[in-house]
Amino acid sequence: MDTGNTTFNAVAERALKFIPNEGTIGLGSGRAATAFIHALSKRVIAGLRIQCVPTSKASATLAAQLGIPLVTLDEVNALDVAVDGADEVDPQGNLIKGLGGALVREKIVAASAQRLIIVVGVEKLVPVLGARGILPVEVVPFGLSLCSRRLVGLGLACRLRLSSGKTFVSDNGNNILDVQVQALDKPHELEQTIRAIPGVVGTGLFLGMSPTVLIQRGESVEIRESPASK
Ligand code: A5P
Repeated sequence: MDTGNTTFNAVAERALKFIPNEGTIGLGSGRAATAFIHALSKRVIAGLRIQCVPTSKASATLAAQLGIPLVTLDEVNALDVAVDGADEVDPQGNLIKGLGGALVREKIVAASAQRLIIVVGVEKLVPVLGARGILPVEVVPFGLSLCSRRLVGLGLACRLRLSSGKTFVSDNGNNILDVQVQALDKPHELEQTIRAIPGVVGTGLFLGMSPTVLIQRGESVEIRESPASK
């Protein structure tokens, strides 16, 4: 069983303060989200009455092993809070996500939540989205070659994501093209342009979601409210 990642303990514990005693919670994916799932499970054992929607099979498996009650999004429609990690966070709280490959479910869960809590280490803060060089794009396998060609036609080099030498397959049965980017001056336009390519399911750009961002620096946690946080 995954024993959690102590690197994110402080931020995972701090995220618990945003969890109501009763309610519906979205569970993110990745290392920081995994640390939160471990922290949350201790509260569930202590009597927290929550139902959770996981953003990946990995998070679902871990949460179930730890005794966290799971439901589908269809069963609850809306979520009170979602807690997830991120790969890049800009000063306005816009995000790039998806290096773990769960971007599409993560975006659906984030959009379903009244409040989005993002838990990250300080290394994820960037002045401008794209600074770390990769924008994941989920693509249906049938459209892979068209999507790659269209992206290259837009001047965006991309690489098919592999896992252990084989083509990576998301929980939705799709593939990921990792688009090589530099600092994005017009992320909204880029989102629209990429999503207009037939076969693209979603991008890792999470724009205008106004998350509350919990940033871990060593053992201390900074809380940053995005403009117009929900
Ligand atoms: C999963 O698809 C991702 O969006 C993760 O939330 C993101 O990559 C952050 O992961 P870590 O917390 O492992 O850095």
